[in-house]
Amino acid sequence: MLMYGVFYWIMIKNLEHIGIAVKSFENAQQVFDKLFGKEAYKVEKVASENVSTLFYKIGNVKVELLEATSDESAIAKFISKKGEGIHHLAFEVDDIYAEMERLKLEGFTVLNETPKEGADNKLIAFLHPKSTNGVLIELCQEKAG
Ligand code: CMX
Repeated sequence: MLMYGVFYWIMIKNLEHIGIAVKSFENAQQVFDKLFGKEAYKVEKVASENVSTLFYKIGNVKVELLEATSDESAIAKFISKKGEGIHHLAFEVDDIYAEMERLKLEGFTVLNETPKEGADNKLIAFLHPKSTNGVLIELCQEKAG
């Protein structure tokens, strides 16, 4: 029990951001600007993922709005099936390679062979929601340099 506690404390550090799928920034940005009483600090396209992202910082956690940039985007697919809403939770890790290995050994479905480039200067990897009680989990680690 103690060993497990120590491992989890080292590996999963904190909730880094909450991803919210929206149909378009045009409308959602107004809503979230009003809700948070401030503007997003960053907008960034992630071409490899067919998404555009818009970030707010609320205390120690970020909120990432996700807009599809193509019909092939996972965000477009998600919205057509489930509608707008919470898309994923992203947890920051110290060593994404080690964490992917650990979680594979624990029986989770890790969707990437190696980490890929995410938004906001991060390396990212996803766990399939079928292996995490229906919640899409992203692991992320700040890129060095
Ligand atoms: N949350 C919960 N369930 C989800 C889901 C989500 N976000 N997305 C899909 N699902 C469910 C589907 O409803 C489907 O369920 P059923 O089989 O019961 O119908 C199942 O998972 C499979 O869905 P799929 O659309 O066929 O998806 P794939 O297996 O091809 O891929 C997924 C799944 C979730 C990894 C992919 O759709 C996805 O969202 N990838 C992440 C993309 C992303 O967010 N990129 C931006 C990163 C930006 C950043 O943060 O840096």
